[in-house]
Amino acid sequence: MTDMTLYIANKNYSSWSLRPWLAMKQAGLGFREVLIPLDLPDTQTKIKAFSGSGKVPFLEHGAVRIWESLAICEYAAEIGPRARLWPEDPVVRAHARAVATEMHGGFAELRRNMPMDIRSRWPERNRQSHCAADIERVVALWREARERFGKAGANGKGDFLYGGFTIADAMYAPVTTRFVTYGATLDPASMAYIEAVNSLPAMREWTEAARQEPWEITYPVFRQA
Ligand SMILES: N[C@@H](CCC(=O)N[C@@H](CS)C(=O)NCC(=O)O)C(=O)O
Repeated sequence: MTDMTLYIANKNYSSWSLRPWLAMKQAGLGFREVLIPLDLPDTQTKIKAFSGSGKVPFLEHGAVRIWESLAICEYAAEIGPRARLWPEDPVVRAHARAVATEMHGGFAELRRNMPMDIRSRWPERNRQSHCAADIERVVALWREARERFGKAGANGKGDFLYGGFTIADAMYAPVTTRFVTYGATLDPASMAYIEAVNSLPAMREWTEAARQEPWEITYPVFRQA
């Protein structure tokens, strides 16, 4: 029995929850999950009972308490070092950290215009043109990582940004699902990367659970439509 509990929100909608959940799964860490549905009258009361920030994801591991998705991913990398969630080479690792951090702190337009709705297909809600600069930057980062490090297998063999799966891939996993949901048209290399991420057994498990969820949320960006 594990003494790790990851608090998350709706698998269909909570992109921040998906990131550490996926990293922890990829690292082979056993954990219990507790899901707090978003957008309900008691959501904040429930989350604030354990998380001072009023947000999930949130990890409890014995006496350890960690909030913020990227900090939880970092912890997973430290307690599961064999998974190589960060590349060993400091140069490659620094690049992967920059790529992951840019996602954590940025791409607001992409997140606002193409919110995660992993089980749905909304080509008619495609707002690619409203966040074109963000998408261009995401695709450029993917291309650079793949060309410089991924293809050479800097973090082992694989079709991910640095070859084998890293936290950088976990950070962009929700973005890959958004491109699928809204039927974005991207270059072939980006499409291949999206396919690689979404073919992971853990991604399939998360998506299947999202399909079973009863909650429906309409994002502000679509409310007037
Ligand atoms: N910077 C935080 C963002 C976390 C966040 O915004 N979580 C959302 C769910 S995706 C949340 O908990 N919202 C609480 C609410 O809407 O009541 C992280 O990286 O973990």
